[in-house]
Amino acid sequence: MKTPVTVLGLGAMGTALARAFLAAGHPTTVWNRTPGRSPELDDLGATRATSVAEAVQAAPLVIACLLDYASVHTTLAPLDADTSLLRGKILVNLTNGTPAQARSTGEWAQRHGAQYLDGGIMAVPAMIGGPAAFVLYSGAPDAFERHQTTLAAIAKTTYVGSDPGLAALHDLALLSGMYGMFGGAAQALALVSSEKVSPTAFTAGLLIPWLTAMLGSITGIANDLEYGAEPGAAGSNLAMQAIGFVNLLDASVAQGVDPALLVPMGELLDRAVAEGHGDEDLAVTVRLLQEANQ
Ligand code: FVH
Repeated sequence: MKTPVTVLGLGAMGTALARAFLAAGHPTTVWNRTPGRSPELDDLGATRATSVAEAVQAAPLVIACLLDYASVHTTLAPLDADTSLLRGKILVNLTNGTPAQARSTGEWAQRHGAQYLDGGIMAVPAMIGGPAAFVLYSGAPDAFERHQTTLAAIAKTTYVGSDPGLAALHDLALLSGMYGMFGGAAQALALVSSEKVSPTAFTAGLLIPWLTAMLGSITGIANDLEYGAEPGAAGSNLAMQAIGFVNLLDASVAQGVDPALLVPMGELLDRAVAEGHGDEDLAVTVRLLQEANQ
């Protein structure tokens, strides 16, 4: 028999996870704060628990996928009354949160005698169970090894380390990259849409090919950070970029488009130049961002 699984939370993502476990043949128990959500799961063979305590008792592998860590702690709070309920279980928390939240939830699980895996889902619900989805995991290595095959029912698994905070760190870093891309795309589309330019033709014919071509530069930035800049290698020096960047701001304003998303990047470029890095490349901006915390 396949490993039984419990899913806490039947929002869009929790429902997709439960469906994928059921499709892969795992006996699946579900619980949701609002009872009766996602009724289609009943026809697919899910068992509904009427309490969190009943839900966690039903399976060795307990998956939480809730709105945020506050809702995770509210949901798990009833288990504080009987610390034996989670003993020997593996709690896999796929809720989006910070490294610090993941670490303290890991400590909470440990106090309850459970092993803890934190996870970051790199997919939208429709991708779950499909080839492009992956989930980042960190935390108890032996628990991951033991249940990797079961977890693979929802998405490819990528283990990033035994510190439970590492999955959230990687997740938030990837989302930062994604929101930077979406913010840039929103600015680009607002600009072209201020004239009679087709957004779809612009996107397919120009924006996506341009962004795709530029993706390679990120590897150059990472190499620079890890191995140091090659002397004289800056093909697009920051002094030149800072001057050109002003045109992005001015044109946005002139076209009636809010430049707010661009302003911080312009300030970062100006700061890099002011601090004497005008002849260097974009890796400098990463170092300046890191310095903000020192
Ligand atoms: N959906 C997505 O595209 C992204 C993809 C990447 C990963 N995220 C994260 O997954 C977590 C769950 O997201 P979701 O899409 O399932 O979210 P909702 O559809 O809004 O469902 C929220 C569930 O959380 C329950 N809930 C909310 N507050 C509480 C609470 N105080 N106590 C107990 N449960 C709570 C809610 O229950 P209900 O409203 O039906 O009673 C839903 O089950 C999330 O971290 C994403 O960032 C998704």
